Amino acid sequence: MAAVAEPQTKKAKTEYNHTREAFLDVYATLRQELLDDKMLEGQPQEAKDWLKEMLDYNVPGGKLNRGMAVYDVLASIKGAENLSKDDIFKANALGWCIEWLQAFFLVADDIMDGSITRRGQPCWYKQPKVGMVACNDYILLECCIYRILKFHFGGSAAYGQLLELFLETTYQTSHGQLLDLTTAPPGHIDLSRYSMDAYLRIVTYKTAFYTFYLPVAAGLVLAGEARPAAFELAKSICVEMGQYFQIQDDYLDCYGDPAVIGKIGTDVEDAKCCWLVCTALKEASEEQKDVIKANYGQKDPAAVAKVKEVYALLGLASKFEAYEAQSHAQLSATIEEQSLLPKQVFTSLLAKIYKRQK
Ligand code: GPP
Ligand code: MG
Ligand code: MG
Ligand code: MG
Repeated sequence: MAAVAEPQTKKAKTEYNHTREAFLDVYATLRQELLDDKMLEGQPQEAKDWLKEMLDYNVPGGKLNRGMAVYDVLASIKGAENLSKDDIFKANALGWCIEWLQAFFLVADDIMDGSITRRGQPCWYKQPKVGMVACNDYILLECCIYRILKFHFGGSAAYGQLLELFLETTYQTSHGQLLDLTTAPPGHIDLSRYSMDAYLRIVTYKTAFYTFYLPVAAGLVLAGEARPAAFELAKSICVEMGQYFQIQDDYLDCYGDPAVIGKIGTDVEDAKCCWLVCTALKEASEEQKDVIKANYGQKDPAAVAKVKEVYALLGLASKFEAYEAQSHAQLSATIEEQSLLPKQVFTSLLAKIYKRQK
């Protein structure tokens, strides 16, 4: 009797493991396309070599949570088993556009914040051969987003919507950065500006939109979602999650291990309107406020230590732990209560950041 072939399962047809390695394979493809871009014909080899080195230094070395989330959102909505190779590639290409946007922001932010290290290596502008060439490099990083979008979505019905999403998110983020910088003008400490309201406005704009709403909205667009209410719901949950994420970032700036987070905190030196100082000022005695006022925003390590001593006396580390538990519970409840979108769209994001150490 002739052997009967095993029936092909759906899974075998589109088997795909959404690993960091699989995602990085797409980076290699996109980088090659950028280097082979017809628009760069006639550019000297050195310029292409610079671009390649600059991309490798700044784009793929992060946690990749934002970029990998686009596929997760799409798979949560459509079912991983229903995605074609092309769907998967497009989700990851769009994910990389978000990682390119993040690289652009970080190269620029590190110059503005006077930071020293990023992702365990010197900030790009700190490289002796780079310096302020980094200003042109962050423009190049931003431009790459729109080359990738054109290469892979240029002919699709979603092109306009995706362009608008990236442009609007960049505009929102730079307004957040504007507030972040102007609330901490060098040499003009005004403690009355460090309110929790001002803080939440800054972080919603500088972090939440690009870190959470952008990957979710990109996944929704790929899934063909057209209900405005679905985008509105996503925005409100993502803003809340983004506030939580930036509060973690501010906590880690002071209490994180630089060897783990890959960067050295500068929030006290830069007089940032961060969660720790806003929380401290709500609880501090007049004497403690005077210590903060006299020492906040100075590069001197002794001054920084005095501010952190007040933080310790106020028990800010355990206040953060309490905030983290409460924020996680509240977000989980909001996700549970809604029925417009699969809960996994949001729970997969939340699980990746809960109690993060980096
Ligand atoms: C995080 O702030 C926000 C950004 C990196 C957005 C920057 C926006 C621009 C338009 C340049 P942060 O300074 O706390 O981040 P980090 O701690 O990683 O330096
Ligand atoms: Mg900053
Ligand atoms: Mg910074
Ligand atoms: Mg920070």
